[in-house]
Amino acid sequence: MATVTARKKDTIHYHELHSVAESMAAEVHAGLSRKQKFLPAKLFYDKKGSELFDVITRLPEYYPTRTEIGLLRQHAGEMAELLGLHGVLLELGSGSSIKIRLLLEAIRPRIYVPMDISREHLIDSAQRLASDYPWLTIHAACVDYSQPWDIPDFGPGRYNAFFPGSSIGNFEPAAALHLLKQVRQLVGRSGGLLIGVDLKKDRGILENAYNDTQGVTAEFNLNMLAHINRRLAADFDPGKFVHRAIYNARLGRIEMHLECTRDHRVRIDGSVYRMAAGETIHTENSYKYSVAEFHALAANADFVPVRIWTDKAGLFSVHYLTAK
Ligand code: AVI
Repeated sequence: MATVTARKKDTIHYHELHSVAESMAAEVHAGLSRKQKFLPAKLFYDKKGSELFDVITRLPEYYPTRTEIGLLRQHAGEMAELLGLHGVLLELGSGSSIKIRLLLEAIRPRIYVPMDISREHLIDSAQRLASDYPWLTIHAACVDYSQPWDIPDFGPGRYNAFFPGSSIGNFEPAAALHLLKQVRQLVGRSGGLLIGVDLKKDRGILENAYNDTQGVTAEFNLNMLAHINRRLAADFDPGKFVHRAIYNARLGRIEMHLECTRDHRVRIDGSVYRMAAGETIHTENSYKYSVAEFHALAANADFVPVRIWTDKAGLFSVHYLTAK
């Protein structure tokens, strides 16, 4: 654990949680060697990608963030009662830590643990929070959920996890189950999970949310290539790719791809990959769940539903679950 202090009031504790050093090169080579080329969605989130994602959350077409924030605002009192006072609060995929601000005053956690893969963004957001909430003890944790990880012991008390934004939807169903099981272990028998889950709905609404007219989602998708160029000896030309997002109704997921517009080659760390015009690199899945489907998944992870909040249009759901 390290202590990170810019000014005294910004002091936070910092942890690196995954035990195995991630090999970005190995993941990129493995993904591009598949028949359907693939790059993991976690590679969106360099500093620029995290900033672009923040812009996405404010786009008119991207309904999940504002709908979830509406639910958190409207039901914060009831949610706080369920979570309880003075416990340990873990936030998975905390990003800019904006949503947690709606609950912090009401639940006054003893320790708040924001967890995210984007290190710099995590530290910046945690320091901003530390300066706005001087009474709050913050342990920021950088974690890659695709690697083995564990949290330090934060002492006795009730543990709750907060997993907003439907980020659970970016995990393949088996990985989502694995993650929920891990969360269930972390919060123990007396804990709970407050989680935002995007609901299945009309294809048009879904596809518009991932094909915004300002092109921010396209920039977010293409930024992954620039991120790889910066981190590895790679020469992707983002100008030779276009953004595609479609709803795959059979699998209940939005699929994001980068479609190659002309035949060319890309060099990465001495390996060469041929890209054919029209071929795509699959960069993200965003699974959508019905309430019943999500409850079934949660039950397999040993969680029981306690309460669910949805908006009038049935776009988005927030669930509070406790141990079975
Ligand atoms: C972070 N995650 C929940 C977003 C989603 O909707 O799946 C990521 C995103 N991709 C494109 N737009 C937003």
